[in-house]
Amino acid sequence: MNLELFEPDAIGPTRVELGPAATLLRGWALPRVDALLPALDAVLAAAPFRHMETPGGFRMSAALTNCGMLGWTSDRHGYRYTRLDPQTGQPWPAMPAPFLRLAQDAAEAAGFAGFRPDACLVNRYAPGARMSLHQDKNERDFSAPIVSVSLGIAAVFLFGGSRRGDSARRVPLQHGDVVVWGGPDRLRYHGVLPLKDATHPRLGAARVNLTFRQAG
Ligand code: MD3
Ligand code: FE
Repeated sequence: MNLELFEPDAIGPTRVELGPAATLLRGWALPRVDALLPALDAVLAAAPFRHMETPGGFRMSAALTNCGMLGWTSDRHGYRYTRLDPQTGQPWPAMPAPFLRLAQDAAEAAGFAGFRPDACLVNRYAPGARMSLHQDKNERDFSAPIVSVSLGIAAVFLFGGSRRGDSARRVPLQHGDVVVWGGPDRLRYHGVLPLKDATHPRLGAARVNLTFRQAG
């Protein structure tokens, strides 16, 4: 018998419970990357990445775009979901079928059957970009989970508690990893540490994160 087959690799197990209702599914999206990347390119052709401004007047270091009925936007007036891309005046591009299937299947695999996302926020991090600790609370209904898909170069995700000052767990996220957050974990503080310099064979010097939400 080849004992190496049973040796955990440097990364660790496939399924990790990060909280009572937060599950990391390592590599879960890998078999679907070939379908996701052309769909992503089609979204970007209609709604290119752009850097938004925070209500405090800072430029976000991650660039973003959206697909689906609703898109998350930020400007000097605040954060909100809109039906139209403020840059083009057009509706956000429709959610591609492979995006929707991935989000629904991953939610179900983590115990959230019936997830119907109407918004997909696409974040792009170049080396050095980060996202400071925050809560996601612009959605109408916190009972639906959030599904996050990491593509490209690795990042360290910060998973905090229900208060900003609570200590945060550091979770390395790699190409193909999927995380599903719901229930009591839905409003936990979270962020992304500044990305290290790296290059990914498929995405170059970038991390792209798809975040699916039921926003409306
Ligand atoms: C944990 N994006 O866009 S997605 C965001 O990697 C955002 O781009 C990060 O946080 C990124 O708002 C993380 C994962 C995520 C999304 C929502 C959460 C994690 C969450 C809500 C509660 C707890
Ligand atoms: Fe967030």
